[in-house]
Amino acid sequence: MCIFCKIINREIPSNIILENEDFLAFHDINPKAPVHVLAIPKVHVDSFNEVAPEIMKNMTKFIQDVAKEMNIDKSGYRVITNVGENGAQEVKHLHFHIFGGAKLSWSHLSDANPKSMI
Ligand code: DGP
Repeated sequence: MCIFCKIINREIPSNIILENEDFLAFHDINPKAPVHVLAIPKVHVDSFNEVAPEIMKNMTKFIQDVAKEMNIDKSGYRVITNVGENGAQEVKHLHFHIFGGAKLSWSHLSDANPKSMI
């Protein structure tokens, strides 16, 4: 069982923000911004590559609700999902990082030439 499925099953503790029948949101263990929450579906899906559009429909609303719950919906925030090796995905259970609580930077993402594919 993956680590996020264990969090869903309460086999591993987490700091939960919001939960409903289908989704769970909790604080990231290694925060990279004052607000850094992970939102996940309770059904195991490896990554964004495999997720069904029907799940994303309600996932979108859930992420919006997390932003409201954390009081960052008006000030602004960033949503990121890492996919696969080049996406630097460590945990193979679909999750959306929700960052906020401060002005976020938008600096370099890799050491490769960003114009090499243009
Ligand atoms: P990613 O690289 O996108 O797969 O990010 C995985 C994130 O999951 C990373 O920011 C750290 C977080 N994380 C990993 N294990 C745990 C855990 O046991 N508890 C919590 N709360 N977060 C975790």
